[in-house]
Amino acid sequence: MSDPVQTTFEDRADDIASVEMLKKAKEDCIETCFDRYDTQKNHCKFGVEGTCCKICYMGPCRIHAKAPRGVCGADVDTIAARNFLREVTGGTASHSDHGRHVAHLLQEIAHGKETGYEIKDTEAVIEDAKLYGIETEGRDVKDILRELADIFIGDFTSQNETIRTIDLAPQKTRNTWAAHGILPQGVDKMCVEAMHRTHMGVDHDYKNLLMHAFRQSLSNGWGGSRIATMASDILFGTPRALRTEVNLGVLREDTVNIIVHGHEPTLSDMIAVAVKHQDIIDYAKTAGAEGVTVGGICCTANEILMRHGAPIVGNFLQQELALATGAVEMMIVDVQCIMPSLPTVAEHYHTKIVSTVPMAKTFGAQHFEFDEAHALDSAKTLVKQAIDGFKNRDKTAVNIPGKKETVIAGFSVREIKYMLGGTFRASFRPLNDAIIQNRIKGVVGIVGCNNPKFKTDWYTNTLVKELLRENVLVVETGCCAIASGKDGKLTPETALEYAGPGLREVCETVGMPPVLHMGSCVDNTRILQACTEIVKEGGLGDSIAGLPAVGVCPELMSEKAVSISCYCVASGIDVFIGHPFHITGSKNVYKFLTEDVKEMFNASMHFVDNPVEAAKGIIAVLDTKREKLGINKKYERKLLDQKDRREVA
Ligand code: SF4
Ligand code: MSK
Repeated sequence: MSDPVQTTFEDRADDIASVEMLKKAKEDCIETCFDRYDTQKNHCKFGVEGTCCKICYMGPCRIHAKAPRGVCGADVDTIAARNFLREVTGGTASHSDHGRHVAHLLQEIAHGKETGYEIKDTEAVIEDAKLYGIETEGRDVKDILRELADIFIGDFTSQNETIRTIDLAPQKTRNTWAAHGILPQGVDKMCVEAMHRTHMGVDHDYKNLLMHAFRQSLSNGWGGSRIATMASDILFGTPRALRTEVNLGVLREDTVNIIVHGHEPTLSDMIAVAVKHQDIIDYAKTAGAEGVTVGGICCTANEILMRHGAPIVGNFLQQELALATGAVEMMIVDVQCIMPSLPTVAEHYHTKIVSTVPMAKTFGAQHFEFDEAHALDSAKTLVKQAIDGFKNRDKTAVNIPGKKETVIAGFSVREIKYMLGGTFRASFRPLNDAIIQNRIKGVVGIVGCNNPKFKTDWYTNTLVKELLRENVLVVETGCCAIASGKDGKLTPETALEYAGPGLREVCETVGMPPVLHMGSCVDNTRILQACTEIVKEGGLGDSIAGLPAVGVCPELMSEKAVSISCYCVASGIDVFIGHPFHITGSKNVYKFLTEDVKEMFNASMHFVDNPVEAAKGIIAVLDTKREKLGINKKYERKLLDQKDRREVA
């Protein structure tokens, strides 16, 4: 596939605020990723197709008709599969290392170490402990937490035992993994083994390599990432529905503006707490500001949105554009999805870029060693530095686009259960019934990143409209959730205008939006958890693979998305991806991932670059799964009487 041609600012992004800032960036002589994409596009064919190998120093080797094997004799299938497995490893390692960090903090708290953090959700400790068979009756929460945190850490380090968190999946789904030999051991071992297998001269069987990709991805989706979500909910609170705003217009001219960006919520959560303290508000006022606005970019944004209702400034491709407003005093970055160009962009203004994680420094950024043991003090120190920078803001360089939208977010699985069944009958029963009755055709998770190869957010926004019309309940995470927020699709009022009659009836009755924001990209595991709840609730088969559920990754960017796609497919969820992985040079690898895996998992990968075509393919998958369940009858719309409404609610 050749790279798409984008000629105008309007071709670059689906939202007006980004278009406006792209124009300002140009005027301010700022180079953005869109400019760099233009200089990089028409990418190397061997890289795109996964047919270049530089694993050893006899190479690099490039495979083509006249050179079908590398120096060592590796063919295109081995090379493409090895490259693919290394991408999955990058994704698994990143998401899981994030999980390890939060789990480790939990372990320290449980063992009585002074950390500056407290457990916010003790109910979640008990709920999660029960999932692992930990005795909870009459025990002190810290004791229970100690046992739980040790299990979490054990899932990173286990050598010969299957990870414990895998037991949270339905039995039949686990049986499938056992039958195909892909029950994973500890995350660390799975990643190390992947690097070993892909070293020169080790695993040369493309199928064997790809099966390890699935196995390792399970240690992420049903291990490291799942643990990240559980541990974060315990530590920072399980999200509840809340209302906030999204897009560049959340920045304010009259306040100090701080942007938190990245993925790990440990510092950003504390920043969100610190700015509410009176001493900080007073300090900001002395500096001539009305207060401090903390907004987020990428998944740190989603983390503090879900728990504090903090506004979202934008998604991945807006990180440079946010600085171009000229109104940002400080951008505090942690890990993942942070462009190394940020300090260069910031140089045009008074903005400080501050890195906070020792393993993630950026040349040109100020590094601030965040002291977790005195987290609030650390957060306040940084916030005060940002306030001190307010006086340096050049008002003539400021241009904040007026565009922002209201969003309702905070849909953890617990919250969805409450929405569906109320406090006393919290359950997925109403959703299962709505699916069985064909009021709702199925559930589609739209997740993942932005990529300047696409018009930003366009795929997501087009697809959401297509799916809502077909009565599909949409759940979202990561930058796609932010895209829908910017497009006004995260409020019941606007999204329901697009919903088909069945979906609309259900959402109106239970008071739920038809597009649910479930969190950051690590929180894709909430979607797996929701699928597990649906299976447990009954009436829709006994494995995730039987459910009318599909995953979509519209603008594939990160290696994390590759790992996520693998664990979804292995879990039995078909995944539609906006453009192919770097595997197209090998017909066998491509066929294995898009066709052969279906026999094992009842799901596969689909690469579709057009969202309208993707919607058609998704509906076909949902219909096939409904057919197999024997529930693919046409839904006859009838007006609900009181009795029907009680049944739905
Ligand atoms: Fe070339 Fe084989 Fe070395 Fe890869 S491992 S660079 S194909 S010689
Ligand atoms: S931030 S991984 S661009 S979703 Fe999670 Fe967005 Fe993708 Fe980063």
